[in-house]
Amino acid sequence: MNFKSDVRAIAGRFQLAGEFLQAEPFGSGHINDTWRATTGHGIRSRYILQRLNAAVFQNPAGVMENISRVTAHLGEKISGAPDAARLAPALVPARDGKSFYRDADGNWWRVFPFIERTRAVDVVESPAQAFAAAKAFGNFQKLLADLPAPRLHETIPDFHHTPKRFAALEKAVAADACNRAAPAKPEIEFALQNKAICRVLLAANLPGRVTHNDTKINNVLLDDATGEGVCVIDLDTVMPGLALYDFGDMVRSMTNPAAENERDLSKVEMQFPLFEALLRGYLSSAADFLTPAEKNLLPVSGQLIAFELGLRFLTDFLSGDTYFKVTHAGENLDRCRAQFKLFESIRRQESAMSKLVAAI
Ligand code: ADP
Ligand code: GN1
Ligand code: MG
Repeated sequence: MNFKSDVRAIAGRFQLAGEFLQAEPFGSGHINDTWRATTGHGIRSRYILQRLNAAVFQNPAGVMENISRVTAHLGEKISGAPDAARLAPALVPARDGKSFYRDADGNWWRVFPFIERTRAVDVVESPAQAFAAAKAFGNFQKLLADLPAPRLHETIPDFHHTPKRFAALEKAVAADACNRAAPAKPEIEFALQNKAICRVLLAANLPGRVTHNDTKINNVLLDDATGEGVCVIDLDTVMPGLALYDFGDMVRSMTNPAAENERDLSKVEMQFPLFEALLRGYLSSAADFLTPAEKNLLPVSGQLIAFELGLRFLTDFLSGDTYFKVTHAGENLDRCRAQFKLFESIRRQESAMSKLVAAI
């Protein structure tokens, strides 16, 4: 879809400072359509303008209500801190005061301030960066621990319910709607052989928490000058979950120096120094609220989420790439292969990871 000509008109529906100047597609998220917009003459302001992916989020009103509540809560907790507006950015309201604007075609749009002097990286660059990102996500969980009732909406039901992700794969294999099961035969077999991991967290009866659920490294903004985590973004999946979904997703996203769609699998490995930095960063925020059962399962959580994401990429490949954005037809299969390779790499290092967790 091409919204280029509409972006100016959409921007005009929000309470932006100054006249619209320009907007360009921005970032490398796999789900929403994102632009960076600039307004004003002399003093310029920049914004993130997003079209919510309503095929993925079937209750957009629920998503926006969650984000409004979460950002308000974070804003209260951080109020008074120097730089509070960068640390806990609030939605920019539409002209009618709502948190979103719906266009004539029913699309849902929202605007955030563009957080200046930060960057999001797609691939981890150093242990210090893994520490900073994990500290920010741990702090995010900590700040949301006392979010007042009611429970947040489950914006994607069973998002991290790995057995259901497995069942979805089996269904896609049986349907083979795009005749792609043949090229994916080794990956389908790999998934079947490793099914047992699916229940590892569900079986442990862990405490429910408010979690982010999409803690990949480009969902945290890092300060240009200090490298510190400034704020967590991409709040569409903030909902009830397990702390270890977030930690596991960080392990799979922040300990592997290769791109998510890397085809040279020799580059895809969990690097232990990155894991150690990530663990220390996360615990610097989360150590005081994690239970012993959660701590014991930190090492296995990365395996689980790498496997689960591999299942999701494979399912999407077999179903014709309807969920994750792709640039070419085989990309989801490449992504699946990389996650399965990473899963094996994390599994091989499990005992060393457990020793480290026990020692900290
Ligand atoms: P998606 O759900 O598609 O991943 P995100 O909300 O993560 O969408 O946004 C995509 C990218 O846009 C992010 O990875 C980041 O690079 C950038 N981004 C999003 N919000 C902001 C913001 N408030 N300030 C600066 N950059 C942002
Ligand atoms: C998606 O939205 P984005 O690009 O930050 C996905 C995550 C995956 C990730 C893999 C809502 O994250 O679950 O882990 O891609 N988000 C959703 O890169 O499905
Ligand atoms: Mg994102």
